[in-house]
Amino acid sequence: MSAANTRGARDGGTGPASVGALGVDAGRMMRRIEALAAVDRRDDGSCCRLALTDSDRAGRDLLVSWMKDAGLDVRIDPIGNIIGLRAGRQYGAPVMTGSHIDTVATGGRFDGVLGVCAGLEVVETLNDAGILTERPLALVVFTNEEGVRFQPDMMGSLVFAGGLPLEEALAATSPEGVTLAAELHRGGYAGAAPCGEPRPHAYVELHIEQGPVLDRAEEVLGSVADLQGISWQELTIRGVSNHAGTTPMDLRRDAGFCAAAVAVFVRELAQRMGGAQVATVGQMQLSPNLVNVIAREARLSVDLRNTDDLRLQAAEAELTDFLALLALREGVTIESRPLARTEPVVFDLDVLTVIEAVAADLGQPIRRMTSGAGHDAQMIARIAPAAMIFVPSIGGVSHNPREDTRIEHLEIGANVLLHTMLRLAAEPGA
Ligand code: HGY
Ligand code: MN
Ligand code: MN
Repeated sequence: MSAANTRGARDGGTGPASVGALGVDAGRMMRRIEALAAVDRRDDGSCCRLALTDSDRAGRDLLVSWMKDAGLDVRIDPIGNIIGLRAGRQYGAPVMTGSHIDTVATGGRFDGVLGVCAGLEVVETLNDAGILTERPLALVVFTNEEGVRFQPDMMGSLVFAGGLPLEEALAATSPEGVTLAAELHRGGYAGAAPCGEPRPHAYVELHIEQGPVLDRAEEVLGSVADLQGISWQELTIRGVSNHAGTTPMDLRRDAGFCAAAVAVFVRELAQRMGGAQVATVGQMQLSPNLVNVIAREARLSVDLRNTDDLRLQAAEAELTDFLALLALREGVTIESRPLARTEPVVFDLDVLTVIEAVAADLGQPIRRMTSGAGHDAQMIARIAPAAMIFVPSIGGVSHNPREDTRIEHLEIGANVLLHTMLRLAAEPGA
């Protein structure tokens, strides 16, 4: 237990004196982050807990045991969201925090996990200090934030917010042909708790920035004011496979060439549009995928993002026009399947103001910024005032085993989360 907590524990009060001195136990939080990272860790150091795989379930089981040990009333909803409740003096809407623990296949230790472990550390710190908040608190672990195995991404929080019908989400099918519903049942996380409850009084999520802004500026804290729109689609390009040596160039219907042309086009499109526009082709599979055979088929993903939805729509329209011309010119067919589409989100100014006031009280400068990544907070913002706290990613690296953040920055971020939640939990109202 860190020194700050013993001060709180002595008087057990919730007055400013004892609360102000309250601080998290960063060592305890870090041990939990490392324990989750160790679950089925890959040889290259990657965390690979794709949604609802056995690895994800092992991480979930570990987390649920910690949440119960911390005295949380843990319930699972039908999309597998894990909701831990801590009673308050009142029965009003809780102050909620959380994030995700599913990862991409080449994940780091902190993406999502920091927000969950920091939320748990807030609970432990209040327990140690004997502090009972006016409002209840809720810690939520959302299912399938990454959207790697099942689309769309931020699925659990989108269902929680009523933005995606539960049945549609349960029917999502992985590349290996299993449904999300089957995986929830297989892993024992097809819960019965009411979907979308409890509706929070406010939601705050601590997350690593996953970009270079704070690290380059040598700053420690960000208050996230908005988050860009995301457009994911899968393209299937069908041409004709033929001999790579004998087929004249003007007779080729080369799906591999077309896939590469799309990757070049979206890069040039983003550069030409400038501003917040970003684009990438992250997945590309060719078949028959042989050195001396012209590719018959190409499947690829396109990820377009922008903070301005009209600009994002313009980028989508330009890509559609390019694909039509490419298909005509190259004699191939191109089908597009939408995978995810979220609009840009502006977070709640009141919650942002509390975050920034807490940072000021802790003597920490804080930069108001935009998130380039999608987060569960953007979905919860549909049903409650929501905002985020960022801490730096060293070198701006994420979705990569080299993802790293200094422990003193993690501690500052968790303390801002702690005191932000305490202030929000003291707010009157229903
Ligand atoms: O893709 C994203 O921005 C998030 O990591 N799911
Ligand atoms: Mn994340
Ligand atoms: Mn991520």
